[in-house]
Amino acid sequence: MAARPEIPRRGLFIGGGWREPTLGRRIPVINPATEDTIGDIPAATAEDVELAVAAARDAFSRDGGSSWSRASGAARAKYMNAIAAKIKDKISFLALLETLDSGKPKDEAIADMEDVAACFEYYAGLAEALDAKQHAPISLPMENFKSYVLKEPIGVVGLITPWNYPLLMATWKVAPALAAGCTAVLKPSELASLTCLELGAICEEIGLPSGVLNIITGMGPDAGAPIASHPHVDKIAFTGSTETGKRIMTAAAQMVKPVSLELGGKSPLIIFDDVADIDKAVEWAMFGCFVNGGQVCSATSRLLLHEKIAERFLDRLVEWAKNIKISDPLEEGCRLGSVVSEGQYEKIKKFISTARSEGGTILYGGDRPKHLRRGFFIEPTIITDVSTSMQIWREEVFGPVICVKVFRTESEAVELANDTHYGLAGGVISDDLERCERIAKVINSGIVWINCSQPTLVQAPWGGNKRSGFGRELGEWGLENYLSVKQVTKYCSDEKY
Ligand code: TXE
Repeated sequence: MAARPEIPRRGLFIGGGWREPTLGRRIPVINPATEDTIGDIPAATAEDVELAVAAARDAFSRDGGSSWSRASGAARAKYMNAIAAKIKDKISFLALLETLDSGKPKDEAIADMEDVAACFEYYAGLAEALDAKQHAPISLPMENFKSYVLKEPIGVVGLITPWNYPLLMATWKVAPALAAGCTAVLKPSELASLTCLELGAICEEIGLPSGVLNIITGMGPDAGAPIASHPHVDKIAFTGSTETGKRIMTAAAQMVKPVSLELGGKSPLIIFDDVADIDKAVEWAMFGCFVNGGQVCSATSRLLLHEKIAERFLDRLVEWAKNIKISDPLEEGCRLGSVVSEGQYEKIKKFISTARSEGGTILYGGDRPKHLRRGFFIEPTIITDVSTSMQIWREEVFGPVICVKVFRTESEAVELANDTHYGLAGGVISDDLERCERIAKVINSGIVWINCSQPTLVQAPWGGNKRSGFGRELGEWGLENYLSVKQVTKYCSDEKY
């Protein structure tokens, strides 16, 4: 097993330096795999948010040519590439911290950190490319006017992020925001903030201009809500629960402040009977719902099986579930770690018992694994005999729990797939590619996977429909989230343009 690192004791990262929270409070950090307290993080309040927003405002528009918003994209890209390089240098340490804080398997944490570095590099590239996109002419039908477009950073942005991929979800927002020329106040989840605080240390080490990125840890209502309602925060980007998303949207509405929301999901994965390689399909179904302990907004947690293969498929699925290695996430070969917290553990257990009492059959799992006495572990859980009125069909569990329904026809499969208030992702597995493309068009979600589940590409747009939120992260769409478009029009009938 990997050695346990010292957990750095950090303050809040404001204006390029560290400070204790104004009220002096801290929140314990608990390793969910052992239930041990391993450190603490600052508990910020509105007073600290005030300081962070002031630092970000100053960095956005400070005089003397050193403002982040007026620097060229190429200049910003240099800092972002330096951040990516530092992340690569510290990859083992950061991954260990992420595992200790969140309970995710060590190998998954390493993959996350690789994605973090790649995301900073990708947006560094887009920052550079932004310089050449300025002054793009607009074609007009008249001679005496000329128009062009300036793409400008929106301003100071508030970035409120969750615990399931702590540093990666923060990076999906920080990297495009910085690339666009925005300055930011980041508020990670109180359940897993350690790696985000290390990002502050990295910014300090590479000499990121003070105030460009400020990191405030603390509870949602104390440290997150004041960011959402702050009059000098120009935009909010949020990933988290639908309930908190609604609160943030309500607060932002008072200031007519733009928001982008990436909320929960209850994504379907449809498997047809024409699949020749059933083991591969089972593998995708397992990965789609049990990666990161199922704590994935896009988890394909509703499995739709064609009646002709349902029995055979479920036999294999149970076989796979039995063979998953559940252990301390630092152990070699661990595939399922603990869930993030006691609260999340209790919530998942309650979902399972409600499913049972509503008539569902727990085909496999449903409990804490017998060989693990401590830590918030739950077996991979497969639930059948599910009806569309059951809670397990309708609500996001955010744990290693998959519910299964059988269908007979393609149109029934599509109807079941769309039978949800959410609309983040969906998948279809079939050897008939025409059918897959047909279904991709009619699934009401922001993302559709064909013959796979969960690949996440920094170049491709990410976000949902319906109650999964709006706005798109990643790719060029992610950058546009932080840019405002200005039309400049010049009257030039009497002069040469
Ligand atoms: O989420 P919250 P929680 C879902 C998942 C999970 C449930 C609850 O189903 O079981 O949400 O998780 C901050 N103003 N997802 O309670 O509350 C909070 O501090 C401003 C899906 O952790 O939404 C954290 O930084 N901010 C999701 C962030 O919001 C507030 C990932 C997310 O926390 C706030 C996580 C407030 N009033 C959970 N209250 C996904 N889409 O991936 C809280 N916060």
